[in-house]
Amino acid sequence: MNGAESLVRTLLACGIETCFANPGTSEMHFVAALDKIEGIRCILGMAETVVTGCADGYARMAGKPAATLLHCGPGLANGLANMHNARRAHSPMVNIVGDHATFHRPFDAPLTADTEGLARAVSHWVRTSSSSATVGADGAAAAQAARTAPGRIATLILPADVSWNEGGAVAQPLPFSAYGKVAPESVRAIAQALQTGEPAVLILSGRALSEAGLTAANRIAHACGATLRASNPVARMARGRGRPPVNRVPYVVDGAVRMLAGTKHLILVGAKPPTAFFAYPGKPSLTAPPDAAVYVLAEPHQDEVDALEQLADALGAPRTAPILEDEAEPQPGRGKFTPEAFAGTLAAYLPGNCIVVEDAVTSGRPLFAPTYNAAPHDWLQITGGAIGHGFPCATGAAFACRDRKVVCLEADGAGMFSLQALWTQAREGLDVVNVVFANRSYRILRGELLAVGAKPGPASNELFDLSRPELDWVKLAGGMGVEAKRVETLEGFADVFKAACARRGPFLIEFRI
Ligand SMILES: Cc1ncc(C[n+]2csc(CCOP(=O)(O)OP(=O)(O)O)c2C)c(N)n1
Repeated sequence: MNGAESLVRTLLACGIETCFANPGTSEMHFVAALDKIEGIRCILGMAETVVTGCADGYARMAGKPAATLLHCGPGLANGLANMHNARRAHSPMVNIVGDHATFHRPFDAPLTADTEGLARAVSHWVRTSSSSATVGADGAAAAQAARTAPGRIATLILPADVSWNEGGAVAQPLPFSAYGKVAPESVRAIAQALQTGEPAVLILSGRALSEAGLTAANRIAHACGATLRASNPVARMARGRGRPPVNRVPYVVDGAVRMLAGTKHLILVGAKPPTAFFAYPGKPSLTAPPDAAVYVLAEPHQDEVDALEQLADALGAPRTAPILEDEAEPQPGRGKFTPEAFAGTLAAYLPGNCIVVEDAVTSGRPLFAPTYNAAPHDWLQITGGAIGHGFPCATGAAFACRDRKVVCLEADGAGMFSLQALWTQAREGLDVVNVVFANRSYRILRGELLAVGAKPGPASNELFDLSRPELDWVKLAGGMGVEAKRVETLEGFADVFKAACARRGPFLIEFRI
């Protein structure tokens, strides 16, 4: 058995059954091993940012890593932005990066690069395999690192001769540390703080945003009057009718400061203290009041759901179903696009049990709060601010959950970073309804320019305008095998969206706004 085959067999033994890939010459023996060994599905992404974004979406929904197959330092570099988003989401991922044969490296052939250096920038674990005899064990160590709570990025660099040399040995899966339980004493101390009745806010992230986590948090809020907030961004959140509606801390600094004003006790549940996305002259970096006492109920690698349940019990909260206020029926909007009106339409027609993936910048931000009353769904958001995440993440999520509809909300500027994912959706027949908000502008940057105290001028106009030439999303999607329609009104959107959701397979709606 050669090294590549031992690696593929090891990955399979470690429960990795999916490989998003964009291979090259140095990966040919790995590809040949994929040919030979049944049980691992490989999916081609026609840009590495698609490959890594797919692996992120897959991991968020499957709760386990996919492998990626990337080509040398430059291929890895192309995938870094969505690896960065995945790292921020605590998505487990095992990257296999093919590289030059060990003996070829000193000759500095064109693709020679600092592959390890590039990998380290976004990986928690990096190793270069040194021999076909040990590459199986390296694969098991990579899978172990990726699955270590709360989910990590592991990158294994695979020189071509390590792949092709004989002497490979399949390794057994290694144990990985699951989510640890929090100590009852620290829960008691937080319960005491909450029992003072002083204004308290719980910031929820990770599994605290699962249905079980939100149910426990809802018990806490009703027992002591604490306010619940989701961290911003959220990697995955259970939402929709019957689930506790929890708003995010706003993106805009002033809004976040206003929301958190008066907080005396800030309880972090798998979350960091709320931090502004960017610094702005004269504005704070941390948005909670500086005199608020900060408590960590659970770190991201701890079991947030158990911690919330312990806290709810310590507060004597009854074990009930979530106590919810009456929700208004969603009202479809009419006429031209506004985010508020669109939110009504989306909430009204969102298919039950769907997965929403949001990378829609100024059109997406205002959709979160007004869509709580939609049918139950999971909401996945870009987590690391590296735009171009939506199409690939939706593609990977759809691959992980073949029986669920995925609705991808994508801004036009962001979408252009990784639109090749549409081709993968078409090829795999994935059930994704993509909605592109075509405002033909980097609209957010117009606001950011003013927010940092700079003045608009011809250069900023040139850099933020996408109207020359206009992107034609119906043609772009069509060219990649995805049927598409353009709409200009909310009524038009509702008709096309309902029809797209009623059928299977990928579809794209260009909403001209
Ligand atoms: C990888 C990456 N490159 C560049 C940026 C900087 N950036 C932030 S928002 C933005 C433009 C967003 O425009 P669009 O996606 O069309 O959304 P809109 O603001 O129009 O709603 C850019 C270029 C980024 N966040 N990530």
